[in-house]
Order: sequence, then structure tokens, then C-alpha cells
Amino acid sequence: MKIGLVGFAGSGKTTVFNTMTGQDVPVGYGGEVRLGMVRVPDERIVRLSQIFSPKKTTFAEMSFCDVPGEHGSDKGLSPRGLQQIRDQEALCLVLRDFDNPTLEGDPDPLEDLNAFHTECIFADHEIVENLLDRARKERLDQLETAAFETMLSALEGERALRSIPESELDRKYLKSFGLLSDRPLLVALNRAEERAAEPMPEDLAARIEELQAAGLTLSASVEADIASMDPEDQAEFLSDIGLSESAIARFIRAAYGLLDLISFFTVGEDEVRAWTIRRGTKARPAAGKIHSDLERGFIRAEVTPYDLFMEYGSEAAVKDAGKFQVEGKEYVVSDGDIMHVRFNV
Ligand SMILES: Nc1nc2c(ncn2[C@@H]2O[C@H](COP(=O)(O)OP(=O)(O)OP(=O)(O)O)[C@@H](O)[C@H]2O)c(=O)[nH]1
Ligand SMILES: [Mg+2]
Repeated sequence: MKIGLVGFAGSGKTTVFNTMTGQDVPVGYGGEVRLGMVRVPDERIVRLSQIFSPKKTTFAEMSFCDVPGEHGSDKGLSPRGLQQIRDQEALCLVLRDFDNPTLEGDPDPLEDLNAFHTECIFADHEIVENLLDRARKERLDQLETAAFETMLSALEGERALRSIPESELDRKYLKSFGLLSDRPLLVALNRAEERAAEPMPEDLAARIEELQAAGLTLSASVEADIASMDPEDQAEFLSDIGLSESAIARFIRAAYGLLDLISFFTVGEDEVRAWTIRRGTKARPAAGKIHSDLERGFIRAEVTPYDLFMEYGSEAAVKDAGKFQVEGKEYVVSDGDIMHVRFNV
């Protein structure tokens, strides 16, 4: 599962990527696509680790790709650029809202968002038109043909495919065509330092909502500075500039949610650990994330939701209060569940 940092040249993608991954990719000019693992910040893991003092603490991770922008082109994407974006499962569009001396003109994030959206619509339109042509010629399944028609009419109205409700479009017909406007989209407005804490402008926020995307603001250069500080200095610095936590932490968590990912936890003296699953995953395949034996020999899962654990202070206290959950394989795991899997192989 990977998330692509995408956007036009010089918008700050590599600066964001370096800050998240601790890599040191040169900034300021395109380059190649880079892949990096990013730890998902989670206060709950920090607290659990303080309680259990385990030998090892493991956070959830996700992979990000830094997709270079195209230099010298007029806000267009080349076939190669488009292909690099298609390879990503979800998209984080980084919009420039700071003066970049190497680029002409003032920043215009709303225009950039619209330009990116239009590129995605054009690219999808070409694909869907061909699909529909073929479907009609070859007299494919009527439902499939109708799905392509629904998609084409949305695209002709310049609407993103992701904004078509589930009830009007069965997404099984979209699989494997590399359509861009159906990808989950997070829009990050990358601000100049002095405006890091300002809210998102209303027109931009409205457009993001219209596109059924998520949005947030950050300042990549501020984030890069924060990442290089000691933890105590970080907190003080953040409160000085009017922020409660680093924007990059919010950004990573938003990206995690974009892929519909949640975490469950295992705890003990050896390790406190977050495990990543898709929302809706049942106990048995979730156990399989830990080890295939746990999935194969699954008997039951003993579950304590994180909030309940914190309220009572220990699993034993939760048990004494009669709130301990014993769940079978059909149980749908929730975000923040602390699980012990009983198994037999
Ligand atoms: N003032 C300011 N400068 C920034 C910010 N973010 C990035 N920059 C600068 O903008 C320039 C481009 O940043 P990059 O991170 O290389 O941008 P990019 O999106 O990766 O660019 P390409 O890969 O060429 O498309 C660099 O000189 C950065 O230092 C920011 O938040 N504020
Ligand atoms: Mg770059």
C-alpha cells in the first residue's frame, strides 16, 4: 500500500518526503521516484509503551512515494508523469503556497488544484471512452456498459469518479484500469513559514470538499526544522507558532485514514506494537497479520478497547469489571483494540 506525493514542480514534495522518512533526497529539482517507509505517529502506542515498558516498541508504518514534478512544462503531465501517478494507491497532492524563487509567478494553489484535477479528468476520460467503445462493439455485459456510461458522463461534467456515490456505480468495474480521479485524494497546502498556522482559505476548502478530497495545511520547511529538534524543544516551538502538534503527524495520520487503514495493538513485556489492517477486517485475518499460525489455529481473541484499558488501567481491572470481550473469528476488529489471540496449531 503506497501513497504518492504528487504535484507540480517545486511545490515541496521532496521536503515533505525527507521530513517524514528521514531520508536526504536532494530538493529543488525533480529527480527519480523515491520510496520510503514512514512511521505512523500514535499517542496510544506511546502511552501503552510507558505502561508496559516493553523491550521493543513498534509503530505502524506505511510507504510513501516521492513523485517528482515536471519541470519546464506548463502545468501539464507527461505520459511518464501520469504513469508514475497511476502506480500510487492514494494521492497526496502538495500545493505550493510560498514564493519559490526558481519558479515564475506568484503561488496560486486553487489554480494548481484545478489544473491537477483537469489533468486527471482528461486522462480518465480517454481511458473510459475507449472502454465504452469496446464494450459497445463487443456487446459486453449491460451492467458493465452502463457503468462506463455513468463514468463517462461524470467525467464530461468534469466530476471526479470518486464523487460518484456507491449506489450509482459498482466499483468492481473500475479495477485495474489505472483511473486517477477515483483514487482517494489528500490535498496538502504547503505554506510559507510565517503563515504556517493560518487556516485554509475558504474557496480552496470548498473546492477540496467538492472534489470529495481531504485537506490540510502545513509548512514543509517548518516541519523540516521541527523534525531536527529535540522532543522538548519541539513542543515549545509548536506552541510558540500556535500549533498543538506537528502538521506532518496529522498529515501522516490523514494519509493512513485515506487508505481506510486502522491499527490494533498487541501488548506485553516483550513488545508493544501497532498492527495495520483495513477497516472492516475480521479477527481471524487480523490475527494472521501477527503470524500465519495465529490465523490457521485461531480459537478466539480477547479484546480490550484502548479507551477502556486506559479507563481501568489494566486488562485485569477490565476483566474484574466484567467488560472483557471474548470474540470469535467473525468479530470485526476496531481501531485501538488491544488483542490477545488464543490459537492452537
Ligand atoms: N519557503 C518555503 N520553501 C519551501 C517550502 N517547502 C519547500 N520549499 C523550498 O522549495 C524548493 C522546492 O522544494 P522541493 O521539496 O524540492 O519541491 P518538489 O515538489 O520536490 O519539487 P520537484 O521534485 O522538483 O517537483 C526547495 O528549495 C525547498 O527548500 C516551504 O514550506 N516554505
Ligand atoms: Mg522533488
